[in-house]
Amino acid sequence: MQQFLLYSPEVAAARAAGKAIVALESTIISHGMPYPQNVQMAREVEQIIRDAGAVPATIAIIDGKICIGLSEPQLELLGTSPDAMKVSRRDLPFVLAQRKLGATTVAATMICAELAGISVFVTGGIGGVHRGAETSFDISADLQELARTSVAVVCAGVKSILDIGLTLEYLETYGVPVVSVGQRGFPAFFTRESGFNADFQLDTPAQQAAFIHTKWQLGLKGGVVVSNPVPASEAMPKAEIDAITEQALQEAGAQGITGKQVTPFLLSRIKQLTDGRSLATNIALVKNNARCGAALALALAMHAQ
Ligand code: PSU
Ligand code: MN
Repeated sequence: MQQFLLYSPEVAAARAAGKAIVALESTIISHGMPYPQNVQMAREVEQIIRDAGAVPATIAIIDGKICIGLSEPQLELLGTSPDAMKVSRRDLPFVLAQRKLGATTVAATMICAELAGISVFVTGGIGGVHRGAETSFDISADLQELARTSVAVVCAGVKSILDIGLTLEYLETYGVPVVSVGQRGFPAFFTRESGFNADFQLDTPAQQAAFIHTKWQLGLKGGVVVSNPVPASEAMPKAEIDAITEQALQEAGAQGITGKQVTPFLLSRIKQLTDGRSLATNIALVKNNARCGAALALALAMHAQ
């Protein structure tokens, strides 16, 4: 399978030097945010990781290759191409074999990161169990991937467009630990608290790395959710985001939005309904996660030595 991997010069050099590498997804660029903020966010997040002493590897599928680390023009391509496919586990062989342009979700980015030997991945929010999943069966493939693929995923929790309680139940069933950073509560993406607790509070990168290393040393395959709350100064007012989320969910139902379109529709509608303020919060929390993920990758690299 290594034949499918193509490393950027920066990531290839980092691998050769044994440096800490942090994976980044590309669906957040193509389907999660509008242009040009998406590309700017991607660049700035990469720079935060470099400034912290690690090396960023944004992942996407281009010309029949799994690209680990993207050039400036490749980031721009993903940020501007309306035909970039949202690629999850089931879509990977299609987009590779058909040589299409593919933006990787959390699930697909985890698969590619593991193939590339990268054990820390930073994103904004993971997918989860959608509200009404008891009739729609809409449960993100991200959760199954967390159950089987050994990559730590740093995120700001899950959005309240999802059923957060059921998402945590699902993760528990599949043995995926949910760690929180700096607080007991599991964060809800735009806000710091969801009303649910994470399983384990581990505040320092060294504690998080020791936990993750121990899990994998035990042979317990699968991911770890490292949930890092949005900084208080950047969080959205809970009442406002709750009301807007309800409205966006109702509109999605009324318009018959289903399948992989659901999450991008809700993200873009919430941005419109908040006059772009949700986008500013979204960007701030990804940057905050980049700092957390870079520190974690450096701490995990110490265990590898
Ligand atoms: N949640 C966000 N922003 C995102 C996504 C989720 O707050 O951009 C993206 C991620 O790529 C995630 C995907 O893996 O949506 C989940 O999509 P689905 O719910 O269709 O599995
Ligand atoms: Mn879905």
